[in-house]
Amino acid sequence: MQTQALQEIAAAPDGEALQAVKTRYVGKSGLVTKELGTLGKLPPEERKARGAEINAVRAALETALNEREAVLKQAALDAKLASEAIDVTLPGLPLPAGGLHPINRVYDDLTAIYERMGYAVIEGPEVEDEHHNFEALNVPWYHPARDLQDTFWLDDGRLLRTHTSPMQIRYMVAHEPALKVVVRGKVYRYEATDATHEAMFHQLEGLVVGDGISMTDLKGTIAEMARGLYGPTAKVRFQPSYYPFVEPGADFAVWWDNPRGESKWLELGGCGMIHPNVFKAVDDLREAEGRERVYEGKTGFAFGLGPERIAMLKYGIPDIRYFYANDPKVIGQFRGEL
Ligand code: FA5
Repeated sequence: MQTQALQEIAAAPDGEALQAVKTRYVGKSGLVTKELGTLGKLPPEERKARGAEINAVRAALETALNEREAVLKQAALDAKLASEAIDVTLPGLPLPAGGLHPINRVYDDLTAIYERMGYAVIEGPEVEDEHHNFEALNVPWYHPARDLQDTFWLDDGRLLRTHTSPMQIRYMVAHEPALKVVVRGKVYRYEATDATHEAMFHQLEGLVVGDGISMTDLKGTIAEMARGLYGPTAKVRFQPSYYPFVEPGADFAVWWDNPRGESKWLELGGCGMIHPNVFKAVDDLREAEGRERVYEGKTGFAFGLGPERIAMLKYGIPDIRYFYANDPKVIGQFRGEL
């Protein structure tokens, strides 16, 4: 019986089967228990030996049962752990993430270039007054240049800035020369839109003021920006142009070595030497605020450019309106992944 029982114990596949074996042999009415119950019928001289024998069988079975139970429990635990195991080496599911808008990418490239050259980076109000947007920039109300930048007027007589140049005025009123600063932000023009013109777009404005600043410094600065954007062999081109707040004034272009096709001059923006009337308007504003007049006799340059042009060419975007149409197909191409 012992051999048979031990075999059954060893073969029990799980806790339930083991419990059944246990009941059958050592349970209340199990075979071993019953065997013990027969002791009383034996002659007294045989009883002790037989009792010891049965108890030994019982002890052996119980040991085997306990051992088997431990083995089965461990196996069950192992199986559970295996089934619940997380394989941390499996690649995760990608989460959709936001991304930087192409204009912000271009802005970040540009401001990094100017930060390396020691410029402060600022922003400014999009709602402006006429004085900062036009008059202080040497554009009186009767000046034809006002027509160059058609304006969104607000009911209270203020306006949406048509360029970032009013920040030249605000920065100079608040700071004394020497100074180097770039302004980033949105500007607005009341004009019909097409593939290269939007009613809302961005500008990067640069302003440098000090003693003896010359056109050479301006050209060197634009060339350094071009090298930062397009590498050490980048070329720049200056053509005379007119902006009331600079004299002389120029438009500048950067040679864009298109890796995907036709290379060309990229007309980026306008620039020039600060007009003395601008310095005078700044000093007037400073005086009105009780500050010292410090700009007379200073020299400086300014430039303003549209980052949309750079982004369109860099990322192959054929129409400026795609930037702000919130089309997921366009924006999705600039997504990151977490
Ligand atoms: C200006 O706005 C001057 N404030 C720039 C300046 C600053 C000149 C300092 C001298 C000294 P302009 O109107 O040309 O200039 O605009 C500058 C750039 O903004 C353009 O070269 C172009 O890149 C971009 N731009 C102008 N209008 C639009 C438009 N409707 N949509 C997209 N980009 C535009």
